[in-house]
Amino acid sequence: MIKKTTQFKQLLHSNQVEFLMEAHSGLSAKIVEEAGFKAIWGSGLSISSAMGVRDANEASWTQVLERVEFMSDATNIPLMLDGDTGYGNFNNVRRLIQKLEQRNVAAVCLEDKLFPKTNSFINGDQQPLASIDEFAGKIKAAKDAQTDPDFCVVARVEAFIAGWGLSEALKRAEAYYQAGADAILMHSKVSTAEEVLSFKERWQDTCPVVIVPTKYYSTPTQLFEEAGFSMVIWANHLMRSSIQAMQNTAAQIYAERSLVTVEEQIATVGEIFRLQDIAELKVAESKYLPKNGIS
Ligand code: SPV
Ligand code: MG
Repeated sequence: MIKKTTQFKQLLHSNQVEFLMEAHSGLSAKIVEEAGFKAIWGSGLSISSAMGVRDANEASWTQVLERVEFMSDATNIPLMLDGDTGYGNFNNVRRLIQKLEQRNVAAVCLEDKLFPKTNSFINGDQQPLASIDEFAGKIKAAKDAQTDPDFCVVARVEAFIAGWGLSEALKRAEAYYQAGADAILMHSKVSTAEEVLSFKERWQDTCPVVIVPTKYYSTPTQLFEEAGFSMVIWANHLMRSSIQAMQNTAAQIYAERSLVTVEEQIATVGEIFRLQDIAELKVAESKYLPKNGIS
């Protein structure tokens, strides 16, 4: 099997647009893989909401790491962790890279904001950015820390989010690329793709560009293909759909004080067992457990 890091790097450099779907647990990661996606986005927003905390580094980095380990173990496709700002300075980033490699995570995305981060869709214009030099140093430290040459570091530019415009976005992307970033994630919170398209037009193919069209969701995917983006991240859609499903089920059972009507609408217990690969355990039991159950 091709290493996950190599798989991810190949996707980044493929000549077509590739799609990453968000996951936030071992189970959701497995569902992403079964749906046919070739890579997973370990979303900070979704992981933190699954933990019941805010996307503001309220979960510690080791808590995130533990979650990511389950996601990585449950799947055979590469995972890119949303590593926020790297949870500290360049030194924290170096340790993060070491731990991600140990857990078979293929890539990390680091954003040029300040710790503790704030989700890009909250009070965007007031979000302070890291200095270009400080963030470039983080990217360089990350690249120097990796031991697998195919591990990818994606530099996320928040210039548009913070209201700084195209020239700042270009300046930052160039600095991070020069520092060794394997790709640039250009984020935007406007409802059209105009910002990311304007960046791509100037950036050309300097290095791969990744986008997150959460807010400009109505843009036809064909436009992303024609513009030559490398990756599109569907960033939070399994979390959002599961919230809706859980709210509906909880409300229905509460109101009806019975399981009768929900039973047909939800996954079976057997489906849980299948997703957990109970079949493999059965085979292992017959191989390793004493036949009469007593040794
Ligand atoms: C995430 O999924 O946590 C992201 C994307 O970073 S966004 O929420 O759009 O900032
Ligand atoms: Mg995030």
